[in-house]
Amino acid sequence: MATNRTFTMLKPDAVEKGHIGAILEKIAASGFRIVAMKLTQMTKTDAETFYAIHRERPFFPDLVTYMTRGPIVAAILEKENAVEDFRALIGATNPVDAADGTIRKQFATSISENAVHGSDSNDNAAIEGAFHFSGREVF
Ligand code: IDP
Ligand code: MG
Repeated sequence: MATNRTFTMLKPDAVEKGHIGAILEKIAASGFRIVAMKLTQMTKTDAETFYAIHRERPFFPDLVTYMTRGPIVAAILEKENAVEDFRALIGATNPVDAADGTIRKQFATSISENAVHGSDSNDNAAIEGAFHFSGREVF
């Protein structure tokens, strides 16, 4: 099976609460290899562009405020079946619906402040990774 890649962000709530280490440990223990990673902060324009698909949703302004309020950890992860397996590891968008053992079950506060992002397709993983990293930052 081909190895492939997904893109993740540890969101501002997870960073504020000091959960970077615990979440990265869970990611590594689940077999993902980090091929790019940095602490960074999204501007309003960054967040509006990254989440453009949700522009018309009622929660969009709150989402932009949340995602820009502090630093995030952005990373590209490699594993067989990376996109699907990482979505399984993070769990449902709403932590109330997230399965036991998932990152969102353990670390998310609410449907809006849900600790982590995971790409939803191979195409979006490539787009989102390129949004945050230049070629020489990816290994
Ligand atoms: P995902 O992160 O599980 O892929 P999406 O539907 O793509 O979920 O939504 C992107 C992000 O927008 C979510 O992770 C969450 O932070 C926020 N969000 C999604 N749905 C809601 C909602 O109904 N209320 C508030 N925030 C939401
Ligand atoms: Mg999504």
